[in-house]
Amino acid sequence: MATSLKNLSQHSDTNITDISHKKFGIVVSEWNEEITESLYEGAVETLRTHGAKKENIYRKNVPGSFELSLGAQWVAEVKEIDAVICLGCVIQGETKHFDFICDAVAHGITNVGLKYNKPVIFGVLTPDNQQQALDRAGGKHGNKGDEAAITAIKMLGF
Ligand code: DLZ
Repeated sequence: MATSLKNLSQHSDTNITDISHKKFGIVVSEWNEEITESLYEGAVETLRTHGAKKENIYRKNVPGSFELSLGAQWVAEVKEIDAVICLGCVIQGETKHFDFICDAVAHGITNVGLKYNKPVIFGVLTPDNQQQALDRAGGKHGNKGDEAAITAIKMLGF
């Protein structure tokens, strides 16, 4: 979508758009599956609550968060897909690769969004431990999968 004046608001209101005909791709990392499944369920529930049709939500699993960027690219290159949500969980205590994985996936996902000019949402938890992850995957700090879905919806309003 090329940006034109009609795509720009004169105010800074965030648009919530009609998403009943929008197609979403959700890329899910299988590492820390208990967490990422909760993120996925939260994201799908939020999309459905805001009007997305079940048949317009597509899923692609990847082995770990490092693979989210390529998974996102495979999904984003599908013309019909309007937005991509990437879900993962990298737990600091469990990996020396923490910084490498987090940096790589943040840059990778950013690049995919810019390359395809589509929202590609960073729904990756980077907690210190499992409890912090659980707290953010349906626990006391909510579900970051919901937030990722809301971000995708907001971005489709622009
Ligand atoms: C290897 C690895 C480790 C140690 N920890 C995590 C993690 O906490 N979360 C995650 O999503 N992935 C992890 N991985 C896997 C990497 O993301 C990747 O799948 C492998 O390095 C292979 O490229």
